[in-house]
Formats: sequence, C-alpha cells, structure tokens
Amino acid sequence: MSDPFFTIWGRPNSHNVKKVTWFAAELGLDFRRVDVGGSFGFSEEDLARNPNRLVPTIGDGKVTLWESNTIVRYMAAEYGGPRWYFTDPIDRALAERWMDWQAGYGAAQKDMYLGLVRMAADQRDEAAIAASREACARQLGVLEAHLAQFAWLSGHQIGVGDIAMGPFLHSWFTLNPDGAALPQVQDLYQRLLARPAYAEHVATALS
Ligand SMILES: N[C@@H](CCC(=O)N[C@@H](CS)C(=O)NCC(=O)O)C(=O)O
Repeated sequence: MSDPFFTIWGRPNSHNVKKVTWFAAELGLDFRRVDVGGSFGFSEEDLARNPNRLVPTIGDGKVTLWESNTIVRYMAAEYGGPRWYFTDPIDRALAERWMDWQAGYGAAQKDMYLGLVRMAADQRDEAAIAASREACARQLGVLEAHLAQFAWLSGHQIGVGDIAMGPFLHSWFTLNPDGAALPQVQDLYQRLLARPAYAEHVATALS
C-alpha cells in the first residue's frame, strides 16, 4: 500500500487539528495524522515546517501550510470542488465569515475549556470560567439567530464555516449539556454528530 499523500501534523485533542482531520475525512482524502504539540512536543523538523510552535500543519506534496482556517480554505479549493468551494463570491463570503467569527469564539471559550478540562478543581479560577461561559453563550446567541434562517453556518448546505466551528460546538455541549437555551445550535450539533467523520474525528473525549 502506498503512503497517504496528505499529512496532518498535530495532536488529536486540539480543536484546530480536529477541523482538519474532520474535513479530510469528509473529503475522503487518504491522509495520515502525526502526533505533534502538547505532550508530544515539537521536533526540529516540526518547527521548520511551522515556526509558530503550534498545530496543525499540513503537507500534500504541493504545499506545506499552517493556520487551520487557511488550511480548511485550501482544502476546499484544492480538493472540495464546487460542493465545498462555493463559486459564487457572496455565498463564499457568507460561509467564510463564520471562520473569522470562530476565531473570536475560540478566544472566548479558552478560560472555560482550560479551567474545566485541563485544571484540577482546586486550581480553577471560577470567576474566569463563569465570564468565559457567559461570553460564549452571548456569541452563541448570534449563531442561534442565524440558524433560525439557515440550516448551516455556511448557508443552506454545510460548508467551511461549519467545519471551523464544529469542534467548538462539541466542547461547548460537552461542558454545557443543557442545550435548551440554544435549541437551534443544539439541533445543528446533533446533525453534526450524525456525520460519521465528525463522530470519529471531533466528538471524542475532551482532554
Ligand atoms: N491560529 C492557529 C492557532 C493554532 C493553535 O493555537 N493551536 C494550539 C492547539 S488548538 C496549539 O498548537 N497549542 C500548542 C500545543 O499544542 O503544543 C490555527 O488556527 O491554526
């Protein structure tokens, strides 16, 4: 069997790595993932590929690339065809808008995630966790209103905006299992869970 042509460097519990492994699976790419970052650390080769000391990085023989949302855009354009790379500039902008929006959401979620998942109970800053949770809920309210009109973040069909935000919905609903306050977002999360590639690469135990 030949080696997969598409390599993803990054630990599997990273939100940003999950975007890329999930999308690669949605696209049916023959890919391999190599553990890098976190407890795995970074080799000299890893740092040569990505000097930011961050994951993910990808390589497909044509380009070596970092920044997860840029990677997802590249994958849509190079491997997704019109199904994933929306050809209409307005459709594409409306879908990609959520990728930039996700960056703000990710920053808002950081204290809640690190506090509840990575810290021992006696080390937690409960006020920071509460403020983070509140900021996330406020931002998800924007998503809730959008989903009252559109089935997906990316519009009438799943697209790159959903790929960028999907891993964060898994951590939100895992840490806040009562979806009652955000029924449309909860419904989207359930539809994502029904996708085998999301279930395998994103909906894993938080760590
Ligand atoms: N803007 C970057 C952020 C990448 C990032 O912050 N990655 C985290 C994991 S989600 C990381 O590499 N942390 C250090 C580590 O894992 O060692 C992207 O979207 O790719």
